[in-house]
Amino acid sequence: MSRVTLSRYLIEQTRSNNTPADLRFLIEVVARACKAISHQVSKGALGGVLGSMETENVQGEVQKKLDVLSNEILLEANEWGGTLAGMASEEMDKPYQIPGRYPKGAYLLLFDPLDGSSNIDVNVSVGTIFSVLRCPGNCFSQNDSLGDEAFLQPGTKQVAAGYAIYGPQTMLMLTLGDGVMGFTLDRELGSFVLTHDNIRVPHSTAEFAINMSNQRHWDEPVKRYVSELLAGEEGPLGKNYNMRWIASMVADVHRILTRGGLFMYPWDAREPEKPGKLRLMYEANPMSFIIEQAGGAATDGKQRILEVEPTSLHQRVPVFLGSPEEVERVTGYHKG
Ligand code: AHM
Ligand code: MG
Repeated sequence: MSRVTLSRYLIEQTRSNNTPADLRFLIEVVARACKAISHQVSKGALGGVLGSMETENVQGEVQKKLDVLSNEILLEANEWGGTLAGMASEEMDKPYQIPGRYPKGAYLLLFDPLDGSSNIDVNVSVGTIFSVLRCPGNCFSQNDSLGDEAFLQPGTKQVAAGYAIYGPQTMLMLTLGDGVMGFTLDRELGSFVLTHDNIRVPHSTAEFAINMSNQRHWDEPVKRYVSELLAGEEGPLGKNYNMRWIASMVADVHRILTRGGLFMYPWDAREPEKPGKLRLMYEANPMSFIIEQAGGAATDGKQRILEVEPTSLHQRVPVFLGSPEEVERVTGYHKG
């Protein structure tokens, strides 16, 4: 039986449901960059790529060498192809401008080049998360530099989103707004091969993911909900729940896509002016698009994450996503 590679899947999408050729090319290039990042990540100590830089990113976080390298790989791979009007990244304060020597295109690419990077040095799964938006109006034909505003679109406007997970296997999970497909990297062929067709998140679950060490800082609805989960069969929910926390959103979301579950990174009182830890534009939005496309749900505790109107490029948002029954329950507790 012939195997369906990512390239073939994308070509079939172009034929059958009008995925534009430039979007197809853009996804191919992102996938190629993810292969290069996977290669670097897998070298570990042998590649001299572990450890930290002496710099901080815009969020005041210490950058790992692989954060910086992954960012450069994505920028270099995507700047020349003529599909993009600009890029934005967790690692850069301002949008990346397409150099004048290259053509511009109709799309905007946003990414977290290496999510969960605190896990790199301990050899635990990390990943790349990406989101694709259209550049509004004809902004790509202007000569002025591209400002933050072009990117500030709600997640419902995404035309594609995905993540690559660098774990025991390297996989690419992709949505073009018509379900979620999973591709596994065949290292001998050098191709992503379709291995998980039309992934569905189970409606109910008995597994949750949250960093329990922050419990004392949560607000009341989250404290109540998690205490009910912990109460198990004897508590109001009447069933026992299991807990997992990898501290790598790609790995936690990947488990939820595979066997269901609930992922939570709520607001907490450690930095009360910041609404949570995760970033809306290149973490929460693409992951919410993928989860919804797989039949799951994603809210900030009050509303669909995909409907949050962004106000800044690096804004943060509380995240509750996964199996709809539990997302709805915890969202209901926020409504009182
Ligand atoms: P990063 O983008 O700086 O790697 O941070 C995001 C990561 C997520 O992958 C993960 O869910 C979360 O941070 C873990 O946070 P914590 O260390 O507070 O548990
Ligand atoms: Mg991240």
